[in-house]
Amino acid sequence: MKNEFNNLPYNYDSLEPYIDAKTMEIHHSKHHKTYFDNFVELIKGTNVENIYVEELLSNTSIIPDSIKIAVLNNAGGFANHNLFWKILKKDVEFKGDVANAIISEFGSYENFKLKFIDAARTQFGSGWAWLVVNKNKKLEIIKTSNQDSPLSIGLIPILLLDVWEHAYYLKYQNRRIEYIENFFKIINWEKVNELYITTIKQ
Ligand code: MN3
Repeated sequence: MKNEFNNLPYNYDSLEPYIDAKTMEIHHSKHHKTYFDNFVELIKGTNVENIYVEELLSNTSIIPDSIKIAVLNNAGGFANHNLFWKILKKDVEFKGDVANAIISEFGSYENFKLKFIDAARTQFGSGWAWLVVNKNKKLEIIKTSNQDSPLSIGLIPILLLDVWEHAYYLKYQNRRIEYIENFFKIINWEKVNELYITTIKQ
Protein backbone atom coordinates (compact mmCIF):
# COMPACT_ATOMS: atom_id res chain seq x y z
CA MET A 1 0.00 0.00 0.00
CA LYS A 2 1.46 3.28 -1.10
CA ASN A 3 -0.58 5.75 0.89
CA GLU A 4 0.17 6.18 4.56
CA PHE A 5 -1.43 8.00 7.45
CA ASN A 6 1.22 10.05 9.21
CA ASN A 7 1.50 11.63 12.63
CA LEU A 8 1.41 15.40 12.73
CA PRO A 9 4.84 17.00 12.30
CA TYR A 10 4.26 18.77 15.69
CA ASN A 11 2.29 18.32 18.92
CA TYR A 12 -1.45 18.84 19.10
CA ASP A 13 -0.97 21.93 21.26
CA SER A 14 1.60 23.56 18.96
CA LEU A 15 -0.88 25.97 17.39
CA GLU A 16 -2.40 27.20 20.65
CA PRO A 17 -4.11 29.56 21.24
CA TYR A 18 -5.20 29.94 17.60
CA ILE A 19 -6.19 26.30 17.17
CA ASP A 20 -6.69 24.43 20.42
CA ALA A 21 -5.13 21.03 21.17
CA LYS A 22 -8.47 19.21 21.48
CA THR A 23 -9.61 20.39 18.05
CA MET A 24 -6.29 19.33 16.52
CA GLU A 25 -6.46 15.93 18.17
CA ILE A 26 -10.01 15.17 17.02
CA HIS A 27 -9.42 16.68 13.60
CA HIS A 28 -6.31 14.61 12.95
CA SER A 29 -6.93 11.34 14.80
CA LYS A 30 -10.67 11.05 14.04
CA HIS A 31 -11.76 13.13 11.02
CA HIS A 32 -8.59 12.84 8.96
CA LYS A 33 -8.01 9.22 9.95
CA THR A 34 -11.56 8.29 8.89
CA TYR A 35 -11.02 9.75 5.41
CA PHE A 36 -7.82 7.75 5.14
CA ASP A 37 -9.41 4.50 6.35
CA ASN A 38 -12.37 4.88 3.99
CA PHE A 39 -10.09 5.74 1.08
CA VAL A 40 -7.91 2.67 1.62
CA GLU A 41 -10.93 0.41 2.02
CA LEU A 42 -12.59 1.74 -1.15
CA ILE A 43 -9.58 1.26 -3.42
CA LYS A 44 -8.56 -2.12 -1.99
CA GLY A 45 -8.35 -4.70 -4.78
CA THR A 46 -9.06 -2.16 -7.54
CA ASN A 47 -6.80 -0.92 -10.36
CA VAL A 48 -6.01 2.23 -8.38
CA GLU A 49 -4.95 0.54 -5.15
CA ASN A 50 -1.27 1.34 -5.58
CA ILE A 51 -1.51 4.89 -6.81
CA TYR A 52 -0.55 7.89 -4.72
CA VAL A 53 -3.53 9.91 -3.64
CA GLU A 54 -2.31 13.13 -5.31
CA GLU A 55 -1.86 11.28 -8.60
CA LEU A 56 -5.35 9.88 -8.32
CA LEU A 57 -6.88 13.30 -7.63
CA SER A 58 -5.02 14.75 -10.63
CA ASN A 59 -6.14 11.96 -12.91
CA THR A 60 -9.67 11.08 -11.84
CA SER A 61 -10.58 9.27 -15.09
CA ILE A 62 -8.66 6.20 -13.93
CA ILE A 63 -11.03 5.68 -10.98
CA PRO A 64 -13.71 3.03 -11.66
CA ASP A 65 -17.09 4.75 -12.13
CA SER A 66 -18.85 2.57 -9.57
CA ILE A 67 -16.70 3.94 -6.71
CA LYS A 68 -15.65 7.30 -8.15
CA ILE A 69 -17.68 9.71 -6.01
CA ALA A 70 -16.86 7.94 -2.75
CA VAL A 71 -13.19 7.63 -3.69
CA LEU A 72 -12.93 11.31 -4.59
CA ASN A 73 -14.60 12.46 -1.35
CA ASN A 74 -12.29 10.37 0.80
CA ALA A 75 -9.13 10.83 -1.27
CA GLY A 76 -9.73 14.58 -1.09
CA GLY A 77 -10.33 14.42 2.65
CA PHE A 78 -7.11 12.44 3.09
CA ALA A 79 -4.89 14.56 0.80
CA ASN A 80 -6.28 17.98 1.76
CA HIS A 81 -5.56 17.42 5.43
CA ASN A 82 -2.07 16.03 4.68
CA LEU A 83 -1.23 19.35 3.09
CA PHE A 84 -3.08 21.45 5.65
CA TRP A 85 -1.02 20.11 8.60
CA LYS A 86 2.19 20.87 6.72
CA ILE A 87 1.49 24.54 6.16
CA LEU A 88 0.64 25.35 9.79
CA LYS A 89 3.25 26.78 12.16
CA LYS A 90 3.37 29.72 14.51
CA ASP A 91 5.66 32.73 14.11
CA VAL A 92 6.94 32.23 10.58
CA GLU A 93 7.78 35.38 8.65
CA PHE A 94 6.05 36.15 5.34
CA LYS A 95 8.98 36.13 2.92
CA GLY A 96 10.65 34.32 0.04
CA ASP A 97 9.74 33.89 -3.63
CA VAL A 98 6.12 33.16 -2.75
CA ALA A 99 5.83 36.43 -0.84
CA ASN A 100 7.15 38.32 -3.86
CA ALA A 101 4.75 36.46 -6.16
CA ILE A 102 1.81 37.20 -3.85
CA ILE A 103 2.62 40.91 -3.75
CA SER A 104 3.06 40.99 -7.51
CA GLU A 105 -0.23 39.14 -8.15
CA PHE A 106 -2.48 40.73 -5.52
CA GLY A 107 -0.83 44.14 -5.06
CA SER A 108 0.03 43.71 -1.39
CA TYR A 109 -0.01 41.22 1.46
CA GLU A 110 -3.04 43.01 2.91
CA ASN A 111 -4.94 42.71 -0.34
CA PHE A 112 -4.06 39.03 -0.64
CA LYS A 113 -5.27 38.51 2.92
CA LEU A 114 -8.57 40.27 2.22
CA LYS A 115 -9.18 38.16 -0.88
CA PHE A 116 -8.31 34.92 0.88
CA ILE A 117 -10.51 35.81 3.87
CA ASP A 118 -13.34 36.58 1.49
CA ALA A 119 -13.01 33.17 -0.20
CA ALA A 120 -12.94 31.38 3.17
CA ARG A 121 -15.80 33.42 4.62
CA THR A 122 -18.11 33.00 1.64
CA GLN A 123 -17.62 29.26 1.13
CA PHE A 124 -21.19 28.23 1.87
CA GLY A 125 -21.26 25.21 4.16
CA SER A 126 -18.26 22.89 4.29
CA GLY A 127 -15.19 23.34 2.17
CA TRP A 128 -11.76 24.90 1.75
CA ALA A 129 -10.14 28.16 0.68
CA TRP A 130 -6.97 27.82 -1.37
CA LEU A 131 -3.99 29.60 -2.86
CA VAL A 132 -3.10 27.64 -5.98
CA VAL A 133 -0.69 27.83 -8.89
CA ASN A 134 -2.47 27.62 -12.25
CA LYS A 135 -1.24 26.23 -15.59
CA ASN A 136 0.40 29.58 -16.43
CA LYS A 137 2.32 29.44 -13.13
CA LYS A 138 0.24 32.30 -11.77
CA LEU A 139 -1.26 32.42 -8.29
CA GLU A 140 -5.02 32.25 -7.81
CA ILE A 141 -7.32 32.22 -4.79
CA ILE A 142 -10.19 29.76 -5.03
CA LYS A 143 -12.67 27.96 -2.80
CA THR A 144 -14.00 24.42 -3.10
CA SER A 145 -16.92 22.56 -1.54
CA ASN A 146 -16.73 19.54 0.70
CA GLN A 147 -13.42 17.72 0.06
CA ASP A 148 -12.99 18.68 -3.60
CA SER A 149 -9.32 19.07 -4.54
CA PRO A 150 -7.90 21.73 -6.89
CA LEU A 151 -5.71 18.95 -8.32
CA SER A 152 -8.82 17.56 -10.04
CA ILE A 153 -9.20 20.80 -12.03
CA GLY A 154 -5.52 21.14 -12.94
CA LEU A 155 -4.50 23.54 -10.16
CA ILE A 156 -1.64 22.94 -7.71
CA PRO A 157 -2.41 23.91 -4.10
CA ILE A 158 0.27 25.57 -1.99
CA LEU A 159 -1.84 27.03 0.84
CA LEU A 160 -5.24 26.00 2.17
CA LEU A 161 -7.67 26.58 4.98
CA ASP A 162 -10.20 24.09 6.23
CA VAL A 163 -13.54 25.84 6.81
CA TRP A 164 -15.53 22.77 7.79
CA GLU A 165 -17.09 23.37 11.21
CA HIS A 166 -15.11 20.45 12.64
CA ALA A 167 -11.96 22.56 12.10
CA TYR A 168 -12.99 25.32 14.48
CA TYR A 169 -16.33 24.72 16.22
CA LEU A 170 -15.03 23.65 19.67
CA LYS A 171 -13.16 26.91 20.13
CA TYR A 172 -14.89 29.38 17.84
CA GLN A 173 -18.47 28.01 17.55
CA ASN A 174 -20.20 30.18 14.92
CA ARG A 175 -17.32 32.69 14.69
CA ARG A 176 -15.82 31.41 11.45
CA ILE A 177 -14.39 34.85 10.63
CA GLU A 178 -12.32 34.96 13.84
CA TYR A 179 -10.90 31.51 13.05
CA ILE A 180 -10.07 32.65 9.51
CA GLU A 181 -8.34 35.81 10.71
CA ASN A 182 -6.28 33.86 13.24
CA PHE A 183 -5.17 31.47 10.49
CA PHE A 184 -2.85 34.22 9.24
CA LYS A 185 -0.89 33.94 12.51
CA ILE A 186 -0.09 30.27 11.91
CA ILE A 187 0.90 30.05 8.26
CA ASN A 188 4.19 28.25 7.72
CA TRP A 189 5.47 30.53 4.96
CA GLU A 190 8.72 28.57 4.73
CA LYS A 191 6.77 25.48 3.73
CA VAL A 192 4.45 27.41 1.41
CA ASN A 193 7.51 28.94 -0.25
CA GLU A 194 9.03 25.49 -0.71
CA LEU A 195 5.81 24.23 -2.31
CA TYR A 196 5.65 27.30 -4.55
CA ILE A 197 9.23 26.90 -5.77
CA THR A 198 8.76 23.18 -6.46
CA THR A 199 5.54 23.88 -8.37
CA ILE A 200 6.84 26.64 -10.64
CA LYS A 201 9.90 24.54 -11.54
CA GLN A 202 7.74 21.66 -12.81
MN1 MN3 B 1 -11.07 18.96 8.21
